[in-house]
Amino acid sequence: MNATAALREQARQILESNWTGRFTRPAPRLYPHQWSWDAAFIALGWAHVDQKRAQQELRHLFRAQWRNGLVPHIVFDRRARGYFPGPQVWETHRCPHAPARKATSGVVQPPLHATAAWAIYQQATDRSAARAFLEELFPKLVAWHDYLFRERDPQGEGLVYIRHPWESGMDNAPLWDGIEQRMHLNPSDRPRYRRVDTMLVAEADRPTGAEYDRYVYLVRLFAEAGYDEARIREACPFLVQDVLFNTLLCQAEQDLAEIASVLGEDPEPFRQRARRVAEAVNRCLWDEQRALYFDYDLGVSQRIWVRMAACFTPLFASIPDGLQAARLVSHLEASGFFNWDGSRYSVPSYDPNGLGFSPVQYWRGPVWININWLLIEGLARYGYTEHAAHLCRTVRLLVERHGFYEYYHPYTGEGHGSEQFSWTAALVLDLLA
Ligand code: 2M8
Repeated sequence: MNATAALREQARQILESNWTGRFTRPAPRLYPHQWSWDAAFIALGWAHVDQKRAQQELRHLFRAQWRNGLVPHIVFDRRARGYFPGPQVWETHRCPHAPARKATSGVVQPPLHATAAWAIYQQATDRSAARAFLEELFPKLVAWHDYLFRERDPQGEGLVYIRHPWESGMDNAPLWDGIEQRMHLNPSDRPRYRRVDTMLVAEADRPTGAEYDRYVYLVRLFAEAGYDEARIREACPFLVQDVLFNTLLCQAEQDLAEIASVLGEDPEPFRQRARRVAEAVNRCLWDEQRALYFDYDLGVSQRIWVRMAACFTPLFASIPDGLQAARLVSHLEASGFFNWDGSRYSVPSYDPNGLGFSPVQYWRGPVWININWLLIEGLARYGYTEHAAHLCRTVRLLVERHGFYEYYHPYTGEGHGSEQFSWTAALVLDLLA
């Protein structure tokens, strides 16, 4: 077996060992339930080695979809223990839309699912099974996107908002520092709870106690509002139009249009929505002077001037024009995000020169393979094949030298967070295919 085949086999084995028989855990102990955007990344990996499991991954997630279309960020596995916050904190039974027989969270994650479903179909060896799968998933994907546009873009601007840091997928990113500082919790507002994550991985790799207080405070606010989106909108101190979330929605709409075409449905409404999101991302989130996309804080009607690797991801959904893309790529090279010489592993999740950068603390600096994957795809789309190949080599070096970790120290390459991490394995399978 050559080195590439051996690496792919290792990756496949990680997915196999995290497979529960119904879905794939993101990690063996730290994340014992199913997560929404993990499921999409994981399905992209399974698609290369086991079409049935790829399909099953998304089917399992969408079986827990709420009646209003919301796809929860966690589907709890009743057999698994040891994760905080569990169903009793979420209390989703307070919402008439939540499924009665499934325990879920009540927030969402970036909508990569139509993209994963379309990739499964394109790679399928059993085309008729893949078509049946698309037929089954199509109305659910439509309901999911409809929910986002209806409930998260009430002004019809073309951009949807997130209402919890967990919805971004980048929980403790410096993006949220300003909002979290504004959320003064009185001692009586401070929730009482016990974390499990810091017992499983190094405490220094995880969000702080103050961050968790705010995460849990927001969850309680949602539960007490009965998950009524209009009430939440009124009361929630965290409402953000996020670059990465809207980018993935834009691409997902493009992929939903492809799925519609295969099924003989009209693709045009989805194409139109994709164009509307792309226009809004360029109109509201692009900064001409800094040549970068920035999040927008609806709470104070201001840009969030924080440079994350995610700010470059609109490349993934073909949102920038050629000139904007060229400026983004120069920015990537001129900043501390991308380097050719190998003195550092590209691309750290957060600006290495930014305030509060940490090479080990979760979404405040370490290299994440999913963000690299989005950038690789995006760079290749615009013809920056050398840049894309360089990032592919980096991903390969990281897993070969250090294993399949949740995230990596950008200077030493050392793995942090959980080992045997599913989306790292899945995306390596995709990149080495
Ligand atoms: C991390 O988030 C969860 C909460 O959703 C956690 O820390 O407990 C994030 O990295 C998120 O993006 C990811 O989906 C999840 C599972 O891998 O873990």
